[in-house]
Amino acid sequence: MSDARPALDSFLEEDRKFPPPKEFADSAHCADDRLHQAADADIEGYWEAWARELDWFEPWTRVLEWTPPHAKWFVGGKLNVAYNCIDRHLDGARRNKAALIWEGEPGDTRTYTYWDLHREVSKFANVLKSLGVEKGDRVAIYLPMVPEAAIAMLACARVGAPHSVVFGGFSPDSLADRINDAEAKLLITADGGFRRGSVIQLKANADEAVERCPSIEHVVVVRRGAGASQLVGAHMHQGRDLWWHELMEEADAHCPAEPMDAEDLLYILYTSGTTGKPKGVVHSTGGYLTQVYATTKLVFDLKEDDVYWCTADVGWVTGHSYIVYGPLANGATCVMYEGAPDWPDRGRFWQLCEKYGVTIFYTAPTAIRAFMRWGESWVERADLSKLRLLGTVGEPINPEAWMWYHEVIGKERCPIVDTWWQTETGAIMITPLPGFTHTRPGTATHPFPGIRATILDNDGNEARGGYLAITHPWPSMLRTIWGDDERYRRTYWSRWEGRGIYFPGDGAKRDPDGYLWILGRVDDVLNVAGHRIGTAEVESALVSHPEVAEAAVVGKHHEVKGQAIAAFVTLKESAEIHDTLVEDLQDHVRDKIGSIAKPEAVIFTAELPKTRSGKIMRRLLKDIAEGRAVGDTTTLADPAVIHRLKEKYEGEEG
Ligand code: 7RM
Repeated sequence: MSDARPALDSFLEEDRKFPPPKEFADSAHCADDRLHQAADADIEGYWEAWARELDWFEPWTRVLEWTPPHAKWFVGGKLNVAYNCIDRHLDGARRNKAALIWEGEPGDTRTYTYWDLHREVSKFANVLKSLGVEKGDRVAIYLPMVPEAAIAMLACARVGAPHSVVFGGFSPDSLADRINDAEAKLLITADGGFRRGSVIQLKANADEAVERCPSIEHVVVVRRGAGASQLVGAHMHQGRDLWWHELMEEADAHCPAEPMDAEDLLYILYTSGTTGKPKGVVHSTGGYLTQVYATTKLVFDLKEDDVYWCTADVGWVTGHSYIVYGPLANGATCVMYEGAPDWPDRGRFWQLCEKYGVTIFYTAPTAIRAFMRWGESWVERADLSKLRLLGTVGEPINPEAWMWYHEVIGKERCPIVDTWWQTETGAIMITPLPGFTHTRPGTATHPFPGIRATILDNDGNEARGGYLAITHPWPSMLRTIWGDDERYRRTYWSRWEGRGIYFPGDGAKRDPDGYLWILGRVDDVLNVAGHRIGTAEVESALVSHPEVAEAAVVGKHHEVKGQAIAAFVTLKESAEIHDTLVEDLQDHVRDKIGSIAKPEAVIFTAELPKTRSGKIMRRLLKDIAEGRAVGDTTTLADPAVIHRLKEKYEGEEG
């Protein structure tokens, strides 16, 4: 296994196939290729049939309007996402069904039925209105994994105010950048959240951020700390800050859902790209909900009595689409957990599965590799007999981890869905259908019905190995990059100019049986523990340190995280090298971006390998960081640089 492409080596040998277990296929929503055929015959009619499973206030007049690279789906249709996720479940027995079963890290629990959710979301929607939030206004959400995160998102959707959720692990700077880019009017945060037994000071971070966010009028603060003395005493700014629970006491529980145009904005979510500035990915209403609804139902084979748990954080797209919108649009029961998988011990996830009778479990390969390392005994202590389906997302899963998941967690009884998709795609794109697809460890298998994906070479010809390409628009596709449509065109639609083909930034191969193997990013985007981080973001954080002249960041293979960050740093001539400089730089990056971006290795170097035109050759640095023989250096301005650097690195490592 090497670098970011764990699938590549195994690809050659991997010929194991796992047909769906008969009992599973017998009762699955989809156990044949009828949907693939329907979609192939009439892709618009196929998506239209899915859209009809939602509740619309007004029908659409056209399914798709495609003027590359801009698509409109369900043109003229009117609907509301919160209405579809809540109100439409209130007529029958689902009214009293658990929508959210939440557990905090310390062990406190709360359950919301659909009826409860309707009340809370309606009340908070009225709170938003009372604070001057109108249709189209942006609302920033910076919360731990508490039910209020989902309630706030749904309340925004109810009034038609696009939300921008910022992962609670991001720094004040990152939060401020995102608030300012979206010009959010309101920020929703908490006095803290729990992670590995300690408190994350979200409010303090929010205060620091808001100081440089002129657009913020109010900050609503959730009191997570009730009963936990460590949290009491968040400083409230008079006039600006308001407690969630106090606002809710006053709020009316009746709030009609705003009819939204199918193409109205549902949310903005920032994701890393190849420059230092994260992109505000824009998602719409009708197409997005249609595809998250359809994929949740089919990919997870969701049934009325399932207990579904997606372990992602709502701060990432997986949390948006597969904790909140997809499952709730399907009327599912969702488990939501606040904390770490190893707190208070390494069996926590499995205890949660047993306690709530989880039937569908969706997590990331990095988590699976951590569980593997922790050993089977933690798993064996829990009764996992209710599990019937497993899923993964976030990065390529190496076949070893896939087999462990299959055997140890799934007891060889549960199909595994390896789902490929992105923040930009909004919903699952390439995936097995668990009642139909014969799965194979390490591959996301085939496009979801209605998705057209293939592999192209640089010139746009079909190839066995090359770039993953999406050749037809899909309902949940991003509509643009917030405030930068030019970047939208350039980043995603210019690789095969003029052909209206989407370039996701991933490399891929097709095996002799036609399975798609996604091999990871081909651009300067890292995938650390399933989180996207741009090398340029980390580099710009490093060079903002007073002692640093230049920095080049690469990903190096990591057993559990998939990739870890290695930073090659050139110091200023005036810089004073001291014992704690490595730590200082690591802390600096953490403070600038957040812990997820902290470099694991910092290597000081007098010079960086550059081409004659001055481009840093990251490929060579990656070779060094991973201890490989250095590749082709012929385009280097000074080939000796790389050899000096390699000697130095090996000297330090050894
Ligand atoms: C959902 C999510 C997207 C990037 C994507 C890939 C990688 C995600 C898989 C995968 C191989 C998978 N959104 N990726 N899932 N690679 N197999 N099943 O992760 O925007 O944060 O990241 O993640 O490189 O481009 S994301």
